[in-house]
Amino acid sequence: AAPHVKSRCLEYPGSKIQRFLVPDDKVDWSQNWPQYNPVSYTDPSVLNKPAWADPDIGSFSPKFNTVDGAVDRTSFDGSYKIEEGKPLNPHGRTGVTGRGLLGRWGPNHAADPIVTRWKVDATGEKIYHSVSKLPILQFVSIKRKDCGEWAIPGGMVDPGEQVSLTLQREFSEEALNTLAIPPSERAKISERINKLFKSTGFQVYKGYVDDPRNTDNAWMETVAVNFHDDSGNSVSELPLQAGDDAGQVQWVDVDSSFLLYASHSHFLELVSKERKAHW
Ligand code: RP5
Ligand code: MG
Ligand code: MG
Repeated sequence: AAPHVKSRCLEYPGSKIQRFLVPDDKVDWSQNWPQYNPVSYTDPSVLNKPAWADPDIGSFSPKFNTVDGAVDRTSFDGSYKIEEGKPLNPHGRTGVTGRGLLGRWGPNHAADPIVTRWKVDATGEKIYHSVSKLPILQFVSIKRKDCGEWAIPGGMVDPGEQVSLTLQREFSEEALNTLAIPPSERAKISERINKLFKSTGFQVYKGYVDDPRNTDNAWMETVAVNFHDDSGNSVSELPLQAGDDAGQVQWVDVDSSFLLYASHSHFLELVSKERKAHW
């Protein structure tokens, strides 16, 4: 696989911290590199000991490479190494040690719901791309508040939570703003959402995410699942409203030229191939 790129972004997100520069050929831990001198950084929001974060290593020794109480510390990449009590990023050097903005040492598990429909004209006919001659998919995209980049409305798997629930919960919170809907109106909307998410989604990807928040000791992993509204009459009719960590939400044409957060573009490429859609 190609070496991670966003995990080496010069400036660490939400900070003025500059990562130690790691050239492509030094990403892999197997490359001996005595000059490697990464910056140590853990964001104050993590050091403040919120419920979603681990304590610092020393006072705390989590059980790595296993399900540790309710926290899943296994990696989709197989067994990761522990060095001086700290887990090593299975995709190599990032130029930063510590946890940065991530709460967990080692893998931080997320889920990404990719909700799609066909792009149609006023009469309901599919629209084909002029170059590829393939029908165009649209997906529900959110603009992240933290960095302003467009992304899939994904989020972290809570301890002990089923991934199927995370997918539905994060989509509801970020793209439908259900946290702000009065309980009296919630039932109608929940019915539609339940229906879409009960249909077996297509598992698009499961593994490491090249996320700008990754460090040498903490990284993102995800399960990305596609829920497709083929007839365009289930979720397509729901009023989108940005909520929680989403600043905006809208249906976006699936196309290789649209830039997305982390490795989300790769997930959409896989969806478009599966659905024989334009990319
Ligand atoms: C990405 O971060 C994942 O693919 C997922 O979309 C997201 C989860 O983090 P938050 O949205 O909770 O910040 O790596
Ligand atoms: Mg969220
Ligand atoms: Mg999110």
